[in-house]
Amino acid sequence: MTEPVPFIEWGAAMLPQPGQPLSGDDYLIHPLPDGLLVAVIDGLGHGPKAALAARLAVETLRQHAQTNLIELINRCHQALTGTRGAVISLAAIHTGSTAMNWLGVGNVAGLLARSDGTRRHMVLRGGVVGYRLPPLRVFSEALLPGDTLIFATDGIRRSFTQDVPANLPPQALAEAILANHSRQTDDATVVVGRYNT
Ligand SMILES: [Mn+2]
Repeated sequence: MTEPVPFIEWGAAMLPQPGQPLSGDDYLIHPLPDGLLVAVIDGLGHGPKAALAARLAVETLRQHAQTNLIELINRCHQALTGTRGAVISLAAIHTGSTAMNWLGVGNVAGLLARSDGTRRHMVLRGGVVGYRLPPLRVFSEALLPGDTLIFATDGIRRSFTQDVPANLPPQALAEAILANHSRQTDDATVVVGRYNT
């Protein structure tokens, strides 16, 4: 008998602000040797300049995905200097150690909805990557099978945290949150990961 291998199932849903051709939000789901790096980015403002900042952040994160979260934010800060800047939330989920590290600069909300019914909200520090960084501190959370991680940009009303049905698969949950809680006055992005065994 072999042990079941833990894995993370994920889903994502995005909508540009109505009338905008492209979103100033972006996200990255990137494999790590023992898990997954999840990033959600909101480029400041809207339209092409916001999109450029967000995509630069995604590219930087992809290139350096295996380094630690503080280093990732510092790399993005360098890469985005001179752009609009962006707010970024990151999580590195390690299935081997059943732990997650997370770190957010700005206001991309992070919620860990645990399978035992408890919830953890990511600590967010004000700042703009590419312009002004706050002191950076990584927080760690233990993971249990069935725990759900949700990142949402500020185009999603914070009421989404009260509406997280545990029975929906991650893609359906991301789409439901976007459909039910999007403000329609900003780009909106939701990324959902579920830790499974
Ligand atoms: Mn926004």
